[in-house]
Amino acid sequence: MALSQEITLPNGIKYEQPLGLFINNEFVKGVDGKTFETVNPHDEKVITSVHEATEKDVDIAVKAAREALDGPWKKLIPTERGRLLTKLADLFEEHKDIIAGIDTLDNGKATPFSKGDVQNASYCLRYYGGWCDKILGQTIDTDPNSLNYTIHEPIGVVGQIIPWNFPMLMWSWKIGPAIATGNTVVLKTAEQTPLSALYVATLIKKAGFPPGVINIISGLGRVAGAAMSAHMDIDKIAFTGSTLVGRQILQAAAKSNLKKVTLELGGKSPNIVFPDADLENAISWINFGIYFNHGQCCCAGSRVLVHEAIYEKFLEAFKARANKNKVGDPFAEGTFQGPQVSQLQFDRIMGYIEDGKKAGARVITGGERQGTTGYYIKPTIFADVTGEMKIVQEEIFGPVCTIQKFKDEEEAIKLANATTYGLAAGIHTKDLNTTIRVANAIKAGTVWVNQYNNTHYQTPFGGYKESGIGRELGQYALENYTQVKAVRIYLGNSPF
Ligand code: TXE
Repeated sequence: MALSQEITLPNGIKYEQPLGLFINNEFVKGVDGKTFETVNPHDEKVITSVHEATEKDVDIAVKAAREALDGPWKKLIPTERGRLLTKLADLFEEHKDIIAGIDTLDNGKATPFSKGDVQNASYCLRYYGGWCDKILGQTIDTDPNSLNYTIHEPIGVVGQIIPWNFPMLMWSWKIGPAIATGNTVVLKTAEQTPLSALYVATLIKKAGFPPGVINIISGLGRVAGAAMSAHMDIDKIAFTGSTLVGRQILQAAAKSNLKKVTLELGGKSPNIVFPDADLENAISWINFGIYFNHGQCCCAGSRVLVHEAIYEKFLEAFKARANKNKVGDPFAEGTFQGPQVSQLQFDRIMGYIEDGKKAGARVITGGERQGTTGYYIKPTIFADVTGEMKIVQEEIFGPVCTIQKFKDEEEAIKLANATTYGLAAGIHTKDLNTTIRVANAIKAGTVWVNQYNNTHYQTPFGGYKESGIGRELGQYALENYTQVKAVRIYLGNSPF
């Protein structure tokens, strides 16, 4: 199979799509000659096939990353690393329409949101470009005879495994801090959405990164992903995906070289509406909180908790708002919600919807697929749910939310925390004291107030409880990509 192919996007943009594995700044075929298909979720047709990395290719990519780490990358001064990241950010912006078009084709997200992802990915790279020459250690005064200082060194060769829900955003959240702190990278994309990262690989070379610093491979989780997690020469794995796979990665790390692991996993996040909230505003954010990206957000506000005094009024207004979301062709003007990413995800979500109905939850709107082709599901609201229902307990990762009633602040907090997850939460109220009390009491890595699903590359993101380990974004992410060396110098004569 060829290493590239001309593709014409439904919006008329024509471009050359790379299909190989990007190792040492070149596109190559996999050693075993394997390929896999990627499907357009809008029409269920195969877009193309890409070369697949197996264990041997992971070895080759890791070797390239190791040689780059010990060679040219180490010699580059931090400010030059910053220049490369900034240049890459510029190239993202220059190529925004193509990159966004690829994600709309491969992932199914509507054009404005694909463009938003690319813009935010660019900002994220630019932001971390600024950090490169500001990685500081400390001097520590222990006694008059000592000089102690710390150096924050790169961890080394970093393996990064990303999901399909935000192919470009997850790419930038991983690459930005890893490169800023001087690591080299082998990044595996999700098998559902390999195309945009391969296109972006051409920009890595164009930006001027030395060969081997950023290697991008397409591959299956159970093959290439598993090989990375168990690899003896990968020093760290940064993973975003399911809790199930997160556990497997931790186990593989424990069984191999005890590589450092950071995990950004699932969620079942509460979005709480107090009776004094500006209802129209709250509903707009709650709608965005669950239906943005077709519900395929780890931090989706999938459990809406509403005060009993406004419950029925809320249901009516939220139903009207959800029904206004335009669901359809992601390339069409005005589309808000495109198809789910794959047949597998579609089936999983429909399974949860059936389960909710059988368990006795009331369907307020949706509850069925839209059309007969493409993985489209109508925005769905379930009311009259109870805490033990599967649709309340488990991450659905689709356009489905549940509504629960609460009588007072204490009960809202109890319900909000009644999950094994702890990624995010939302609070809608005008009362400052309620905001602070509830934000303090909620066990989640992000609490949004009078907004939802509004991540920012400058603020940390990550999970409490089973939602993960470590933080991405902001200054906090830098800690996850560096190790601290303490140097202690003795200034006097030996007392022994
Ligand atoms: O995830 P997987 P899937 C959740 C969400 C979704 C469910 C399943 O609930 O419904 O997970 O989605 C790679 N070793 N999230 O099946 O399998 C895989 O190739 C190493 C939440 O897509 O976890 C891909 O690159 N890697 C989430 C990545 O892991 C492995 C985003 C994610 O795939 C592997 C996605 C293995 N054994 C799903 N198996 C979030 N936190 O945003 C798979 N992978």
